[in-house]
Amino acid sequence: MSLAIPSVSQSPRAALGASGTLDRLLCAGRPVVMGILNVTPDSFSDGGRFLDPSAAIEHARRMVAEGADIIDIGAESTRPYGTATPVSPNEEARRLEPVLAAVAGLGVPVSIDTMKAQVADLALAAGARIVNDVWGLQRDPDMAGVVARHAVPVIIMHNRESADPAIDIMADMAAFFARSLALAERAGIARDRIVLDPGIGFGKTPEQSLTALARLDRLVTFGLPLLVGASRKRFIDKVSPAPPDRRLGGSLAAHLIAVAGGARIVRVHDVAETVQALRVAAAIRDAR
Ligand code: HH2
Repeated sequence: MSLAIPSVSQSPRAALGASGTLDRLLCAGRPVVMGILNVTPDSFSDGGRFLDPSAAIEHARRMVAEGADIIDIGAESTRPYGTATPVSPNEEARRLEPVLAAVAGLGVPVSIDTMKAQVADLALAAGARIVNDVWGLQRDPDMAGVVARHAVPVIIMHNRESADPAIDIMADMAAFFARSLALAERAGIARDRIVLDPGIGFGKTPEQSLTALARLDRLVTFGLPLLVGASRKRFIDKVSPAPPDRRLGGSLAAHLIAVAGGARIVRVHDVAETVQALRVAAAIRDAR
């Protein structure tokens, strides 16, 4: 496998077997758990821990054993709360190369967390089955075409260049998703391959992140599955001060409430604890 950066491939390569990936995940009748694998030096909570390929593969293996349904691999920090170091497509590819195929062989679908069409294209060619775009198809003009050509599911996340406490964040999100869905339709991305994500912590004040979590039902009206990634994020610190690696309690609370509010997928660092919390919550519900 070579991840040397090519230009976005022009030849259609429908990812055989990829269609249905989302259906299969969502039909389990329980929330889907996406485990986070950051092969970055600077991610906000675990930067540098999994830059070494063997540590990254081992961490992915552990998350799968703990119950992760998807592994989300990112090779560029989005650092919503600081200054991310921009990474070239070649550097992103270089970080992914020793890790991606091995993780794709662990038995659960891999999503590629990138805002670059070239990186998505080569990651899909190397075994990733889902695209996770934190700019909702709106940053790289080639992204929608890549997703359509590979016929894979895409996570469309809401984002903004900067937070504005004066705006109605739910209205902003609705307008953003309408733009993303128009781009998706124009590119020929099937609607049943789309997941929406409020982008907790991205271009939002901590209060707006709380609002997004509280009003998730407003997004349910799009009729698409929702993903929520609240893991270790800064809004937790605002409510109950703690550094990123001491925010497990807040993360669990947020994800349980998100699932109760309609989220079908949660994106988390702490897979075992999240799986346990979701199972216990479901068991209590079933005991009513
Ligand atoms: N959050 C982060 C990165 N990617 N993708 C989606 N769909 N939703 C999210 O909420 C989301 C995301 C930020 O978390 P993390 O990957 O841990 O940090 P960093 O971007 O610094 O690597």
